[in-house]
Amino acid sequence: MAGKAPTSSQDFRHALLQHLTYTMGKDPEHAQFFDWRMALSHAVRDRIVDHWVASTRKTYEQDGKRVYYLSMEFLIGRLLEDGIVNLGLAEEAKEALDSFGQDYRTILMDEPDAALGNGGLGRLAACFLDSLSTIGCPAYGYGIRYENGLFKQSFVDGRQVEAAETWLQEPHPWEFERPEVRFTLGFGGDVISENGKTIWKPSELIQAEAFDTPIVGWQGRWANTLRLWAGRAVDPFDLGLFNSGDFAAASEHEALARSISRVLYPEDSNEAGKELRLKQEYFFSAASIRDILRRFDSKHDDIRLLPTKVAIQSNDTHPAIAGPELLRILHDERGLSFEEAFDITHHCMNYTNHTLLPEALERWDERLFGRLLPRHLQIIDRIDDAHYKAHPHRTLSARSDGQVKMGELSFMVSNRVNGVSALHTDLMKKTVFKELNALHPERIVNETNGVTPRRWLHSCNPKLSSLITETIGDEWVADLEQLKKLEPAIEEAGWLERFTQVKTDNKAALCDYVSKAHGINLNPEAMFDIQIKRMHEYKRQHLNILETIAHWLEIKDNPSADWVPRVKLFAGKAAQGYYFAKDIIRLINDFAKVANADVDTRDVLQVVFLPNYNVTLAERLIPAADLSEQISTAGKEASGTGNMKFALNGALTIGTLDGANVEIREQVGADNFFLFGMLADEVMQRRMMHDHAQQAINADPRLARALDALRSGRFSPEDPGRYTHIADNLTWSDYFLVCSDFTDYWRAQREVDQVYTEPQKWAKMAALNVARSGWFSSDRTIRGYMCDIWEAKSLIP
Ligand code: B1N
Repeated sequence: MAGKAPTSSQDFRHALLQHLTYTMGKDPEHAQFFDWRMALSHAVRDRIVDHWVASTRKTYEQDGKRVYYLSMEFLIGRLLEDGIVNLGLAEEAKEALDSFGQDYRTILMDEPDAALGNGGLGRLAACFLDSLSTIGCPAYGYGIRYENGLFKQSFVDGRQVEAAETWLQEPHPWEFERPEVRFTLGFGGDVISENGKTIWKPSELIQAEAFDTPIVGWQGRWANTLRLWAGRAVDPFDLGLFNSGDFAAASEHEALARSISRVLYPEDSNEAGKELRLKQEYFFSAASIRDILRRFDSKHDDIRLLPTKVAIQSNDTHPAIAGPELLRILHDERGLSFEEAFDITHHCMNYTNHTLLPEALERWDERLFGRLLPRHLQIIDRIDDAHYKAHPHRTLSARSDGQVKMGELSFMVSNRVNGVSALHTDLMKKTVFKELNALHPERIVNETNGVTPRRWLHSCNPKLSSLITETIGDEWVADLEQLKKLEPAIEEAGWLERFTQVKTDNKAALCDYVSKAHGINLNPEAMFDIQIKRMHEYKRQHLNILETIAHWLEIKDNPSADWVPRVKLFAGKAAQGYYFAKDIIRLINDFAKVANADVDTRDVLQVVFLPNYNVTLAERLIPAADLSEQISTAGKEASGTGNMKFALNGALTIGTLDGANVEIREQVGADNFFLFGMLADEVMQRRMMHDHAQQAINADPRLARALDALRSGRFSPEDPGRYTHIADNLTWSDYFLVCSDFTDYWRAQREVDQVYTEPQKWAKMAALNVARSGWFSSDRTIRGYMCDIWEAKSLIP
């Protein structure tokens, strides 16, 4: 390929110096840390751009089908290391920096996370971008360029405190502003009829401006584009108002327009029923549809070919309005019949469902919806009517009880609808989409989630990666199923010792980080037991802490017994308004304070809640984990992806048969997985029992004692009643069945302790988890989407 690649370390040194001087305007003598990072980023970016331009050119030349992944969230994290690793520039970059007396690792870690997402849904979108580029599928990610990503979390007296996240405050080297790519979008107004045509006359206009980030795949063979939209005023500045002295009003339009891309809604698996959120959804969906049509129109004049050139994936229902918007343009603006417009739309659109939690299924009040998007509401009614005519079952409607139901709407509009794990897909068919599935049995397909092995093994766990590469070669990075070849090696003399040494080293590195960042000294000899994810009752961090409290009470009964030492680590954010989840955080912090200060127990039990969980912290924690906690109430976690990252990095899972845990257990083998808890259908039955919690408490004195400890105020002596409501909730309601699963969870934890006392056995189980996790590569997932949903092809020869 022409341009800047390949690169020697001499070239690279030169490039670094050039950027330091001419991009940053600094003399190396006076350059700060930040300047070096920016210079390095620009040197890497130049090399990415060569691949990017070549890929984009090829995409236009071949004019095959393009994939458009629409997502409210892209949790991409740091990009510098990704770029370096994917281009194979790590050695060159390191040597070049060394020669200037700069530390490579420290500079990489200095980059702020791009936190444009809440959790699994946003991180999945980021893994998909990496896989699409690695595979060479021509694709665009479309989303919102939030000025403030997910809030920063800190603790004050154990309580979560939120602060604004400001990743764009310093220059962001990865994006290219495209002032020429702007679309004007409307809200509100009226729908009128003129010469038999329906015309929407919005009352409020706003512009969407594009910002592009190149996403380079493994070994730079392909690079796609992530295009994020920012809100801009059509008429940014009113000179008349300014001259009359009203300076604030003069810029009001601009401020209002910008507010649309200002913040990421900090909700995960919880509906955010806010007007601004609906505006955000329409804003980026409509801008993306216009961009897709503009690109199509530049090469074709027969719009009926659209489905052969365009596959659109709606990441959950947040971009669902893209369907009615495309239909509206085809029908109202381009004059196709409604039926033909629907047919084309239907053959372009697909929808991924990520949750069955009723509170997370988007529904909009029809008055709000009709006020902002009056024409779309009419179109949705026509879609609904057409569906009703074909299948007269009113219960299926996308409109009922004064609400617009985005899940049903997405189903009706989409060609394919997919779940994110086998169990979740099965439950979609049996519950939320039961009737619709009966009418369209071919529509729902399963695409079990995956994670990118580049970030989640190769980069985050260099020691394990080296051991793997020494053992089986390096093809596993782009073909993760090759990890299977490790299995015979596990039996060879000395291999398991090396494998164990890697884990020991990773744990030491984590201890070092936690000590430097938080002044806490963890016991590196202990088992590292980790639960990291958003805080939610269905994820049951409270089951974990309750079992920990029960265990601690037993240790206190008999401190000199032979306890298996554990470090319990937690991290995760709670939505600002989710008070119960915030109280669970506080309880864990309050208990940690008591337990970690207790001379009887602190050598065998430490509890730490690390603040501000993000992608970078996950990259530090996962390689150091011995035990992965995946303990959601069965039927509630659609898939999970953290579960896959842990197994891939050699942690054993303690988990329920929920989401992708089911498939993890199938892959790694039941003997290498600590299973506990009720199954999804048992959960449904158990919930019918009015006194399920009390029965469980009466049957298990350990559980009763832990709940009593909460009520006694032992962990919050300054405010003894602080946790009574948690104990009461678990005793009298316990929707997520913490009490009913407690006893079996306890049993599984003791089994974990037992196996941990046999290091050989543990190491072998952990190594088998690594060897058998290849199926969880997001490359496999994306190939599934390409084949079953998009009918798209790789352009890498
Ligand atoms: O999507 C992930 C899954 O692995 C997780 O199991 C699932 O919980 C997660 C509203 C969501 N489902 N729904 C959301 C996110 C933001 C929001 O505003 C809902 N996130 C998931 C990837 O499939």
